[in-house]
Amino acid sequence: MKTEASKTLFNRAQTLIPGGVNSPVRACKSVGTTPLFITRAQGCYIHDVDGNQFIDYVGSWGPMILGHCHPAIVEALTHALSRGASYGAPTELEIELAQLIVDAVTSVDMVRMVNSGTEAAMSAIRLARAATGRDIIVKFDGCYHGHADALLVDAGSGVATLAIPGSPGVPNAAVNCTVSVPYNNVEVFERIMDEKADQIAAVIVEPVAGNMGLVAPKDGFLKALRDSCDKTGSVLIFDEVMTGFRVAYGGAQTLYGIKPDLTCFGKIIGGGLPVGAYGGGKDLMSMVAPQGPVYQAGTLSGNPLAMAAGISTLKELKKTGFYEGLEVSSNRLFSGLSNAAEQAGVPVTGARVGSMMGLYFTDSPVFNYSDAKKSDLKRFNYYYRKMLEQGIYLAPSQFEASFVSSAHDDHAIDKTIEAAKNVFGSLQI
Ligand code: HOZ
Repeated sequence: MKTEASKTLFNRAQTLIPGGVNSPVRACKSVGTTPLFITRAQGCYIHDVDGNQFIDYVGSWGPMILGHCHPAIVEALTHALSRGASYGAPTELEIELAQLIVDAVTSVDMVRMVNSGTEAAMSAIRLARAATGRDIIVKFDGCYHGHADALLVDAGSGVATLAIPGSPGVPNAAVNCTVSVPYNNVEVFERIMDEKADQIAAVIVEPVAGNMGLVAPKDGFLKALRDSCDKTGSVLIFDEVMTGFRVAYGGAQTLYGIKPDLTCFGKIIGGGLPVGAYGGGKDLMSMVAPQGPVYQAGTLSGNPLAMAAGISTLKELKKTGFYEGLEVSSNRLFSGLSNAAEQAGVPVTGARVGSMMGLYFTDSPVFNYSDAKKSDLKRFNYYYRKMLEQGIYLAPSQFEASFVSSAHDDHAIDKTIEAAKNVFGSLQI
């Protein structure tokens, strides 16, 4: 596989951009390679500067559920751009996208657009703290809610301690009100909720964890969070930046039947353009400025291009049979990969929720971040590199999810399964 042109660009990028990239995971450091520089994408395929073509399972980390350059999105964006890129003033497009989200997600009566998942999560946290007059936030190890200081934490030693800064530059003061506990561990979670009950402003969770690979909630886990928050008067925040409109049109909360108090959105609602949003009941959302006192702002929030791309995307997702079709193709891929590993005698533990999935190289179950970190990362890195050589573009980290789009046809899925058979067959058992 030729990579000279990408390497040349990467060398130049590193003189101008920290790490040569504008977001760390795409630097491919964890898999021991260097990034490919992409020139264009169409359907389920992306193309790099060296002329290589890949079947894309990153999908811009989730937004591209329709595949790349879907005609309806291209048309909507072209039309919007012809009328101007940004006004910094309200538009009917914002009302239309807000209505689509409110109609889709029963727990959401009002929604505020922002520009990233990070902004959505940090704003939801601020709103929860304002609404409760409390400070402590409970999150879960391995769940990622963007890089706001209060949420950029590593789990402390032990199973339920005050978090420690997850990066230099994050002061202890920013995280001394954040507690991180193991995902899927109801006992530890309920203990911390009981211990700090009237101090806990919010519990924030990825209802399906997609930032530690793919870890599904155990039966009863999400309900335990709901019940505890009802008991303590804490705000339950579902971070559906990744799962919103991905695992179901109404998101994971619809799939699992649990209603959070606030929901964070992103990715798919922008159709590939920078967007985030947070929403919930009028009691909470009416506290957000300028209607209420909780300040949050953004120059490009509600940007007409992002709104147009989001509206056209959600209109496609609303069409009858969309998720049913995605379920068939996602199941075919996941079953094919799992069977390929089994036939090759390669221990793999996988999880799939709708069209997002993940594989760990271990024969043990993976219920949380600690389990995920025990999987064989060397084998993952080998799998990643060998799949790339065969034209399959996966996320360059064990701790990311893979995404199937409606553009992934039988040919692409069959090619992917064939490539996996070759790789599993070549793994030294
Ligand atoms: N937030 C992305 C993972 N869920 C990472 C994107 C990147 O660093 O390139």
